[in-house]
Amino acid sequence: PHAIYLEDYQPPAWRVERTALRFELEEEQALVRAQLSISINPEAGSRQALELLGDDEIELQRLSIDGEVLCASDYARADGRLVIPNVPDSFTLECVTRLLPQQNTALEGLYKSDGMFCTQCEAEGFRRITFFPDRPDVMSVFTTTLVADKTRYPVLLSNGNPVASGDADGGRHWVTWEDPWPKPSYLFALVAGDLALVEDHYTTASGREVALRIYAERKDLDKLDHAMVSLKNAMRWDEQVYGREYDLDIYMIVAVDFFNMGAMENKGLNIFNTSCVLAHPQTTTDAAFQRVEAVVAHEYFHNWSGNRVTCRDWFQLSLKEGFTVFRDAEFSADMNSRTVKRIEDVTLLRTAQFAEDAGPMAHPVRPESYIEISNFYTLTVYEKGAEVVRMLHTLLGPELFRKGSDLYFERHDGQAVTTDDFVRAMEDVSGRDLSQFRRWYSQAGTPRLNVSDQYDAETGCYELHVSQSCPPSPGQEHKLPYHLPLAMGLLADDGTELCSRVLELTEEEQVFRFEGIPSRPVPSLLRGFSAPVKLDYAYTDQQLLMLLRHDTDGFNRWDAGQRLSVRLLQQQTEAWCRGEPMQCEQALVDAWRGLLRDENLDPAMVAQLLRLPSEAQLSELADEIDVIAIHEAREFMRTALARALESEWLAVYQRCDAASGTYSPDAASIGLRSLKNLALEYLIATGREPWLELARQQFEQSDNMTDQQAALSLVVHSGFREVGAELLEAFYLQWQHESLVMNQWLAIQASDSAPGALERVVSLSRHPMFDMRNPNKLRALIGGFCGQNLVQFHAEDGSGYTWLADWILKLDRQNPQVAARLLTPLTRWKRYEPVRRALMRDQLQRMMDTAELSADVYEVVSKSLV
Ligand code: DPP
Ligand code: ZN
Repeated sequence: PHAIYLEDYQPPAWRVERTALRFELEEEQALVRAQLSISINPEAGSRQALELLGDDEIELQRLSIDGEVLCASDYARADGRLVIPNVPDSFTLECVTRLLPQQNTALEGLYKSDGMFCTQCEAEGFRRITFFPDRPDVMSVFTTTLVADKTRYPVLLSNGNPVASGDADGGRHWVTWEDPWPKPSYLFALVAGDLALVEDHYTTASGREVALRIYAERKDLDKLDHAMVSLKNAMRWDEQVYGREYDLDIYMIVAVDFFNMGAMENKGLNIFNTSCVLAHPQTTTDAAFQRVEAVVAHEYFHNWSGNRVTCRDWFQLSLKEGFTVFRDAEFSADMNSRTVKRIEDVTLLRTAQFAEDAGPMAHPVRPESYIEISNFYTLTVYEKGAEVVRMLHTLLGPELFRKGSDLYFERHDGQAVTTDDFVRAMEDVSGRDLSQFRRWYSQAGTPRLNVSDQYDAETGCYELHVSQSCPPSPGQEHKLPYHLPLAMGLLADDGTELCSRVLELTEEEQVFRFEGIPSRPVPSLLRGFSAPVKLDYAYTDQQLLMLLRHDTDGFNRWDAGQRLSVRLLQQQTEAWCRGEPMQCEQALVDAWRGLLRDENLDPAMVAQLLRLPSEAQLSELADEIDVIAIHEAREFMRTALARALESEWLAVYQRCDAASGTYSPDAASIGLRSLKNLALEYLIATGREPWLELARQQFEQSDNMTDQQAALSLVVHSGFREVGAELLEAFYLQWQHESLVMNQWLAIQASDSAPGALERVVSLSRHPMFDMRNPNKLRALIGGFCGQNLVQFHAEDGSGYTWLADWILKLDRQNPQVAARLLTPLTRWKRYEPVRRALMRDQLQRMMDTAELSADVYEVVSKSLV
């Protein structure tokens, strides 16, 4: 496998104005006839041979140019390419390929999910279907005809609008779809199956009628309403907030069970992982309801940020993903609690993106090179990319930002462009020079801000001294300073806010002066997490407690509490390592008691405030990760806080329980349930029997999956092993016919850290509910064990590492994308203490020594070993 570099970009030598596809879908094979209207690209440098991309696996049955069949000597085929040296300036190429979708386990290109045909073409799946300039800057108008058995596949879908249909011989039928909008091949899609649908409609701001159709297997028909409501909300929101309207007569979503990603924004025909579209109160948790809302919106927003304006090349992936994640985050914030949404997003960023940015796969938001692009659908490109767009929003302010996005969409409609073009639109509307800001796209790593202050009581002058730095990352030894917004405020000791501002950092060191400050203030820094950085300031515990109580910025209230918890947990971790007794700070107990007793606070917010940072996040913050010490310290604190506040937890549990009516997935009800289940977690953590009974009751009597699953997982993860096993069995009997619920059943067991965990996951991997061809099952079981069960995955004998490596090697032959993704925990080997570090490295080396790794796994393993 070899690397591809951004600096080597060349415009396409050939254009494809029109693409007509005909699919004959059969039980053993699929025949694809592609007719491409090709002409020379006047913007390309020099004339070149025609080069089409096509996987070596596909069988080329016939190739012709303007009706003349080519023979083998007219073209060359190797390494995923088909080269035809002699072609006219403008011609029609026809090509017939034969595929085996039934045997496609990689789930890229055309494949079967359960009984239906579907496709996944981003990033480079179209070349597994036919020969094509499969790159996003070649945009073409597609017409697609599907032919299949009418009984087995009554529904035949593709992009755009249906324009003709009819019956064919042998019980078959056909439908032709035409998509008027030119699009890159990665947005092509088809679906054929026996699907049920819910239908609705939407009238756009300008009065256009759009049919909305969501398709799923018949058994899931009762789980589509939430997605439909979310879709309509997203359509309205994009009109109101970005002035963007939908542009076809039909918008379709199809739910499929076998899917590598969350969902895919194919033009007019989104294909979704069932986990991101199906929702029903009895089978779906609140978190999943919110995920459905966010992903439906995300894919819808891509219609403009991604489809109408797309990426020039895959190095620009964040152009559409960073922007679209920012858009969906703002949408979710408007639909739910803004502060809670921000807290959740920042937690993900700090836990997983910061770890990625500090590891061997660290890359800039706009990577400079890749071996396999699938490996770059990362938290850095998505989440950090969204933070970069958010910073532009903060620096320009909402009005100018909107002007900039209007200009961007207008200027580049129908084009394939770069992140630079996006920033340029923001520069043009604001008159600002954002050249330094562009470093966010080109430099990897998480910057660090060091803040100190000085106060002169005589003059009333307060100074903040801010310095910034960024650690080295692979291929980038030295970093230049970033341009970033530092939102902050100053508070008096009694919590009164003295001022609030957005400071702009551009230098390595800067001083900001505030006049007329009556007494030494407490700074509230990086409000709303205004930049994706780590910030150090020597807060005292007292100052953090004051901010936790009084900060006017909700995010920073939470963050003050987190800083304090992290600090206390780190102290206990160290105590545990030294063999000294651990202790729980009384001031923390008192602060939490105050929060628990205050009935005026928003329950959703209290639930966030009283959640201890996860083991994964504490690991990210450690200099050298000691998994056991972190686990022990956190368990100690959790138990101490549970026991010290037992009566408060019970009161809160009862208060929230009484206030929850029938299930509804609105923000207020979700907040009540999240606080109630947090209270139950602490009650269970006391280890006392009565609370086990309370959990059992909740498990048996709740009318919704959020409460039932919370009770299940709390009991299973507690010391009450027997009852845990009993509830698992009951849950299995109740839900064995619901595949998504069974994924949760797998994940809860995989993340159970009690001894014997590896034996349990090994036996689950042989359970009929597990299917190694289904990525959701793999993520539940393997991801659940290696990502959520840190103590057991990192067992000192290395057994967890060996198990994971065995799986990767097995999966790599089946589904390289998923294999490479599941490998992530091993890539972090350098962060651990020497014994585990060596064991993890051994497994990476074992994989490296294996012949014939996929490009996906090869890239991750080889870069990790450097
Ligand atoms: N389907 C993925 C997403 O929407 C890739 N485009 O983010
Ligand atoms: Zn996306």
